[in-house]
Amino acid sequence: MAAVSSQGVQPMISSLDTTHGSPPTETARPRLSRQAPPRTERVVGLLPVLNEVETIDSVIRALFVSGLVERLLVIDDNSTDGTVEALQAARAEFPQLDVIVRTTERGLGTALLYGFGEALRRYAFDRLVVMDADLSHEPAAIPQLLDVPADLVIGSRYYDGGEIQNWPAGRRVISFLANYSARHLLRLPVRDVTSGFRVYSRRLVRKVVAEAACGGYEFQVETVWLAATSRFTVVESPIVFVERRAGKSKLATWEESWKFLRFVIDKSLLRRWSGRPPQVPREARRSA
Ligand SMILES: Nc1nc2c(ncn2[C@@H]2O[C@H](COP(=O)(O)OP(=O)(O)O)[C@@H](O)[C@H]2O)c(=O)[nH]1
Ligand SMILES: [Mg+2]
Repeated sequence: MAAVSSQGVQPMISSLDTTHGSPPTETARPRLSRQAPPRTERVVGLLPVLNEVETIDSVIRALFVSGLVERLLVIDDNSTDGTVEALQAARAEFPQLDVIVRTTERGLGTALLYGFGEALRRYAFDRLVVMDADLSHEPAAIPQLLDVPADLVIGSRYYDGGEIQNWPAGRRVISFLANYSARHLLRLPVRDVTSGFRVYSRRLVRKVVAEAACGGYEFQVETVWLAATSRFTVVESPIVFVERRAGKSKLATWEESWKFLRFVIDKSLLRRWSGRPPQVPREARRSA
């Protein structure tokens, strides 16, 4: 991919300057956590963003004001709703914020993969917190996820104590089917394989950058697959997921669901037909 550039000809990927931008609209406010206790680990955040103008400022503010992450990298896929301008305004206020606007590529998987590579290159982090930018993931839950010493901590809606608020029946069914197929066809030891609220260790981020290939929503199951089949520690920790109150879901589409299912079917056939099917642990531990 092209190097990040802020000047000259229209780059494939552009970083933002900090000189202008209109103030973001604020329609939603997260609960701010108490000031996070000092950590010895270096924690960096990664936000994939596409058209989240109503919430992006609140999420960034919650992460920095409560000291939840040292640095934050936003990967925006050329949002057209004012998110880019909101990010410019946030950059002027928070120097620990880095923003990359990709102009020629789109997709949750490619955005996350690109963000993983950039995070490795830019920051000396120990743990990488990844979350959605629509306030479905409560920033105040981050310390609880970081308390779990694992290569992959999944903020889980389906583990005991986890919850989903305000989801229509259709979304519950799709999510159930996705997770059921991943758990049973791939024998992944995880109940919430589609959750985007996660903490990755640096060594797992390296592994994902070296081996992941999926460009869309199915990236979420691919990363769990890579971790579990390579014997990285995977742990679920319960979270409360609140359906977005603003903006639109980009992932609740037939196309993304189909790509997800195709990944699961491909890998499950591989498990059956290959001489040495990847072994996965029977059950991921749950955090205390
Ligand atoms: N960079 C980037 N971010 C995306 C893309 N699709 C979704 N996102 C972001 O990924 C997160 C989850 O997406 P969302 O539409 O809320 O999915 P849902 O929660 O499953 O309905 C949000 O922060 C989105 O803005 C994409 O193609 N590129
Ligand atoms: Mg969402």
